[in-house]
Amino acid sequence: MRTALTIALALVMAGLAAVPGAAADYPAKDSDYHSYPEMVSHIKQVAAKHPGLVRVFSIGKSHQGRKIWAAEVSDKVGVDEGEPEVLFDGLHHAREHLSAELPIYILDMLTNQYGKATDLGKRVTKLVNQRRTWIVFMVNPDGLQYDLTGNPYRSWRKNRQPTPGTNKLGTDLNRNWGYQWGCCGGSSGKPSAWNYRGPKAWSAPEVRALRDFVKSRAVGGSQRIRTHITFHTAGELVLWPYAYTYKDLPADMTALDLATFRAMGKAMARTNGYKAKQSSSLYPSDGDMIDWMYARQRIFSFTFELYPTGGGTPKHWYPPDEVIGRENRRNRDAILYLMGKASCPYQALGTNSAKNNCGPLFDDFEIWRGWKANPRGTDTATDGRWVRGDPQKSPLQLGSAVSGKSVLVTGRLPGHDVDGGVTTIRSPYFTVPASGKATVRLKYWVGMGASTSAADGFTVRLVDKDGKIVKILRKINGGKGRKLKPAWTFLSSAAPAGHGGQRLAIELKVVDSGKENTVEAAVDQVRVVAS
Ligand code: 0X9
Ligand code: ZN
Ligand code: CA
Repeated sequence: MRTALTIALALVMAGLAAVPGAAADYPAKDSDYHSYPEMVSHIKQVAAKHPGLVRVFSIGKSHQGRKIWAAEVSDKVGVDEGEPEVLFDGLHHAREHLSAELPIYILDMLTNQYGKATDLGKRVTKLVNQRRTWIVFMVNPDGLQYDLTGNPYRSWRKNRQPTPGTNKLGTDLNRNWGYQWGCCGGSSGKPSAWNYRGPKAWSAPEVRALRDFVKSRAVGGSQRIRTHITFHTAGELVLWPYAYTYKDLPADMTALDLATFRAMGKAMARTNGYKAKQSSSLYPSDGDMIDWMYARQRIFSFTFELYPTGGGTPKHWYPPDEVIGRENRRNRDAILYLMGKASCPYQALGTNSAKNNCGPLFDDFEIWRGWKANPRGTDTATDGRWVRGDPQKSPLQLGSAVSGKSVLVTGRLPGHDVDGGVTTIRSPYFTVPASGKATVRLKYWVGMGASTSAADGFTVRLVDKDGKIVKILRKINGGKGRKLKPAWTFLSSAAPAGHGGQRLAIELKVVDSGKENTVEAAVDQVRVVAS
């Protein structure tokens, strides 16, 4: 009796264990597609074959505990050489099978072409040597494996995470990102909906894993990843932000960046025959990955909707495996273009833009890029210290920005001018080109009331790695009843000779020595360019 029971129990348990353990697979007719376990074994093989070029690792786990696999491709793999970085990801949506093949293709193409003497081989070799490429293969492995349990498939889109307080399951991973989450009717709050946004932003572990990986690439306030494609199907589209609004140029995008998105999008679409347009013009959505990537990280982030045109039915999600190779190769030049532009996306606008925007330092102050307040620990101001943000207008403060909506300003709100002493802030250190020829360009304004003293004022200076002042680029003093109405003013000043290859930084200083004086200043669009 006892033995029989034990045996029966063992059989039952073996049977139960076999269900979650058994890996669902593609049917024979689609066997060239990769299931999750096939993808894992493939990328591990590639890494084993190219140990100097490829490292595979997991960025975190899915809801059901599958590892979300990623690869780094670079010469000197695993070493941070400070190179520009690129990110590709696929399969936010389970049923979009081709979107999981593109990331695998990128890994294969880069490793197969590396070191070859053909034109393509040379192009790839140069990019692999000069970039650090990150590939996240399947953002939604649980969803895919579930989709494969259908006959043949289940048209499943979301992840497999239960929604607390309901008997529903699954969050749309491309509605769960935390920028403008649920803002605008571009997602559903209904747990059963195909585009359910989740109970809160970042509720899906898959989305958090990808977010945390991207954030981990911001080194010292500077995001190393500059360009990105997230692969979806279908529609044959190249889409740029934003998805949450129809506005081409909302306040959270700069005119320069919009022009760059358009130029890059159109250039890529010329190579693959897709249509390039703003994401929302397909239909608006909120909590979309590329909106967060651009708004919060200022990454030039694109959604590719792959083959075929149109969308929304099994025919669009499940093209036969015969098309995989052709549709992968169709996107090769767009991928290489995007990798090329990671050194400075503004190159996409031509040589003038590259000259003006692609130097050793660029800051439009739309996100925090690592300036250091009170770098010498000697600041004494009790109010109106330097902050980054959207300034509010007051009699001696402009409410405008040169780019986007934010600037670096002494006190963002009215009634908060500099008081009680000194406030300083220092840019990240940059390397002067070997030629020694570099020019600092920025826009600034200064506002001063009539009662300032000669000790009050605004200074822009270059400092070396020890904090020693290398050059005063501008100095504006108060005193003698001098009033200054704020107005955006252009400053362009060359670094003094003899600093080629050295690390320098820009320091801004504002002094208000007496409490009753009003002194305000702001800067925007700071650039150091080779001259
Ligand atoms: O709805 C999505 O997340 C994407 N389309 S899909 O058919 N692959 O699901 C579109 C992503 C871009 N966002 C918008 N067009 N709003
Ligand atoms: Zn999709
Ligand atoms: Ca700005």
